[in-house]
Amino acid sequence: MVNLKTQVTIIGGGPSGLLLSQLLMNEGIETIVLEKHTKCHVLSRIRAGVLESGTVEILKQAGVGERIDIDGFVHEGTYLSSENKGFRVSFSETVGKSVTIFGQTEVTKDLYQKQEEREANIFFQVKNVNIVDPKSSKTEVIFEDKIGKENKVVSDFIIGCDGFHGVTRKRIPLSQRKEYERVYPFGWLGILSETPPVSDELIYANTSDGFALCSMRNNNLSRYYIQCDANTRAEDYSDDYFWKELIKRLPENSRDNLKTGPSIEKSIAPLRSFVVEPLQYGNLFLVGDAAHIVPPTGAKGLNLAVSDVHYLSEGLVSFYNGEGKKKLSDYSKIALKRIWKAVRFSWWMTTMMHEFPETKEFDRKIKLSELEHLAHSKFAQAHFAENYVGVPL
Ligand code: RFL
Ligand code: PHB
Repeated sequence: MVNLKTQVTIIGGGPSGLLLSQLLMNEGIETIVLEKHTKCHVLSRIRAGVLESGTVEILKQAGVGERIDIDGFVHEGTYLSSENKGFRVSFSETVGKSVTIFGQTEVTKDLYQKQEEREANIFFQVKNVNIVDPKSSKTEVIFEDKIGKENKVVSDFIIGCDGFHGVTRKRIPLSQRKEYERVYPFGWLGILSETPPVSDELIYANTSDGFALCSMRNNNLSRYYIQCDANTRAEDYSDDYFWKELIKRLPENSRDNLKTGPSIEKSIAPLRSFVVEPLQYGNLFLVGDAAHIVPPTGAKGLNLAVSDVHYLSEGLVSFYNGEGKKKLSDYSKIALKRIWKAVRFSWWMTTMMHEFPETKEFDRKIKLSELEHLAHSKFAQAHFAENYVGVPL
């Protein structure tokens, strides 16, 4: 057994875990990060693309803002489309804010680079991570490293940044946690293609055939999604089928701009809303997807993970500055307030923009009326924009 000691043990080396480690190390707090996969695997996952301005600020504070400034695209609005008729919601005119298009993969790459520059303690390909007693004042985590050797880390705190399928949430006894969940009866089939984006801003579209989203990574890399049956596999769909379905769902005035090409990545994401409460059990804290999942329609998952990290890092810094545990014990309550706002917005947008299998004609009429309202009411647009750009931290 190899014995290790640190101040904060972070389980999961995705964006939450790396950002937390970086923010803490910037304040002179020691961390160890345990990641199940290789760095290459973590960086191969194509996920989020939209950063709220608050997220960009926190990333800059962590020292990873340079490339966002150079390569990110600032969007001051987005298009929505109902039955092939598009309309624009301006974020700058309604709420005076914007979002930045910059891929999660790139954020994670920059975080890894900064962590490596600081010689962070990151263990990849760890197995059998076991939290001994989260209530103990010196917590222990036992794990197998990549060569199969058993290690024990003793630390003050354990932070669960290990995503929805991780182990940390389940370490909170069932009697001490409550889970809230909604699973949606559809998924998103997403592709990445080396083609210019169809539009200068994102397009969220609803038709009776289902939802479609046109997003981008750069001037020659597009990210598109269509609503699909959740019980299917990406291999079930040809590129040809994808482009035909996408074009059917686009606003009429965008169709001629669509440049199709071979997909370089294709995957299916299930859609779910999930929250566990509370986010603390003894000296174990949950952050990001380990604690909550939102359907990607509102582009909130990564942004919420970053706001959780921000609140928790403040609590940990306050503790190590000798101010006690007050801020830390407020973490769950404060973070959950913002989490539920994003859960509500993501649920609302998902419900409005997708076709549900059992939809009655009445429900379709309500959806169309809601989109019509959004197309013409400045107040409705301000409500949408306020949430989309991110409520204040
Ligand atoms: P992650 O990214 O899942 O990272 C968790 C890490 O923990 C590791 N792990 C373990 N490590 C050690 N021991 C164990 N037992 C472990 N179990 C797991 C995993 O290998 C992994 O490296 O969680 P994190 O860091 O909390 O980050 C959350 C975000 O990844 C997620 O919320 C977003 O990607 C969600 N999301 C979006 N969010 C946005 O803000 N804007 C978007 O535009 C957006 N689009 C999306 C999305 C998610 C999508 N999918 C695939 C669900 C689009 C899609 C399609
Ligand atoms: C993406 O670019 O992958 C993306 C953008 C907006 C969303 C979800 C995903 O709402």
